[in-house]
Amino acid sequence: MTDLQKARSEFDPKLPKILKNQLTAKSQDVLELDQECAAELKEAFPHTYANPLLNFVSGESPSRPLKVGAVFSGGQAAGGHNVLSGLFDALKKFHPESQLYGFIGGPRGLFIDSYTEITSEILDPYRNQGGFDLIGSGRDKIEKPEQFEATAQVVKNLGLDGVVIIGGDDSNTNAAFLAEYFLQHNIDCQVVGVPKTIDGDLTNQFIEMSFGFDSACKTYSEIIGNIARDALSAGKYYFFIKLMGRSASHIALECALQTHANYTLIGEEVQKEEKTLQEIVNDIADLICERADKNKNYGVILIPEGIVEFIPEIKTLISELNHLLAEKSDQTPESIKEHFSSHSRECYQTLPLEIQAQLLKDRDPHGNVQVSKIESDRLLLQMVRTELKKRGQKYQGKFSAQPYFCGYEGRSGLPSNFDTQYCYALGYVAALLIEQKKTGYMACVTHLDQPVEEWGILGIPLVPLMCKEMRKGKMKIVIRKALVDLDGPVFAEFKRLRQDWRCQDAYVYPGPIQFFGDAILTDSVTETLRLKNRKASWV
Ligand code: FBP
Repeated sequence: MTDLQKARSEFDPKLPKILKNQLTAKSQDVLELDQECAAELKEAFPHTYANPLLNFVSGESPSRPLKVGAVFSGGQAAGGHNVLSGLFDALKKFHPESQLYGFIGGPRGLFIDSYTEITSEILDPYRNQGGFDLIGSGRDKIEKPEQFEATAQVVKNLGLDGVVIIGGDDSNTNAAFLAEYFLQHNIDCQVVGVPKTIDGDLTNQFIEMSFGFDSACKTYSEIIGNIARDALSAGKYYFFIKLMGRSASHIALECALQTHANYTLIGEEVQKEEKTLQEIVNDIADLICERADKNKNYGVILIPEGIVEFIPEIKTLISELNHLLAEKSDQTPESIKEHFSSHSRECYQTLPLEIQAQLLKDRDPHGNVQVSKIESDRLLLQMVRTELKKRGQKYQGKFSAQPYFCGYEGRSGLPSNFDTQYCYALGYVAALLIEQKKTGYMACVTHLDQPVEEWGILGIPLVPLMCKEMRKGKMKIVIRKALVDLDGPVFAEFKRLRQDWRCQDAYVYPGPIQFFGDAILTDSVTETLRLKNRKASWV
């Protein structure tokens, strides 16, 4: 371990005041189901659709030892190991003989019976560290009847009181189905989800932010700030920076607010304004011409990795492709393109060959296009270069550009103090829900822009978070993905400021995540959280 890692492992996460008490869950309102699929939700979740919202009040001390299994599902997000630490410490506090098991390699570990007991000797070196490597993660779903049966058998054999699924929207959807399955089959095991994903798209009126978003945005913003300073110093490159984050543009929006890059694309806005790929290219070329007129042949452009899914003609192409891949699963992706409509064929043919190949690549097990593999930074860079050449005399500048991908490095670094403490509290709440025999819930920590001591906690029923969305070419019941709210306070702030950032070089340089020292440096929250909560009713 490096000295920094050692110092981090000794860090003692603060706990919200409320979690220092003995607590009992208290039912609140039953939340409304999505109007468009309420009947289907009731049919699919007869035992859990009416689960009420839960808050917690002082109660009796728990007296029995609990056995709980935890699983990481999907992509890494900084802070995951602290969900395990919070769970472990809470379970041991409830009863010293409680046990925590970790399923290996993601949800697959549950149905293939692969697990390890997490003892304090095993866990301690992972406290406050990045990654998911203590037990690993995976993108498998528990979906086939035999996988549900196998999972049930594993749970019975181990005598588990609860399973905690630490995952994003699709993984928490899986948690809801597992909870329902256990109830239908009289298996006394609670299933609880924890909101994880750097993408920031697992939020709603209760979940203020998913864990990992804070650390990822701070990591990317440090890099973008450094790149901006290099651009400004050398004055010779445009940097086209693609940012991880799947469909939603939350990460790009947050990094724009943290660094004041010259131009940031927001997928949701592109969709609303129905901008074609060529219109986007024209916008960027206009910016470059404007800056060239001021003798500035450098700059920073941020591109959310999911941008292609919002450009109308590519969106139609992807949706056609998804349908065809689902319907004609016996055909190769190469032969599938023969079935394109004329409109999609035309769009496909205008794309560079590498992008064509990237679009045909396999979907992930949840049916999502693997947008991190689509080089939209290179696509835009090439098209902008062509557009500038076309402009001839109207463009007097010198265009030299570099693509850059801010991706995997944002998911597994040392978690920020925010994610360290948020995850620890989430683990505690998950343990509490299981101890209170609540199933089909997501652990929730609230008031996240306040000091940790003031954070609140809730249990959020999973079914009311669901709606119908397209997956693998079919409409499926899933937890709603939260896209950037174009009427919300975060986008409004970006819109207010972005004009100034185009030509002024108003870059800011956030520097690395700070772990020790002044609270102003160590305890900062993202602009997204700060602006959203400033508008929230409790402030
Ligand atoms: P989750 O939704 O599972 O948290 O995934 C986050 C993410 O990092 C996305 O931002 C990215 O598009 C994707 O995972 C990359 O997936 P993979 O790790 O399979 O390449």
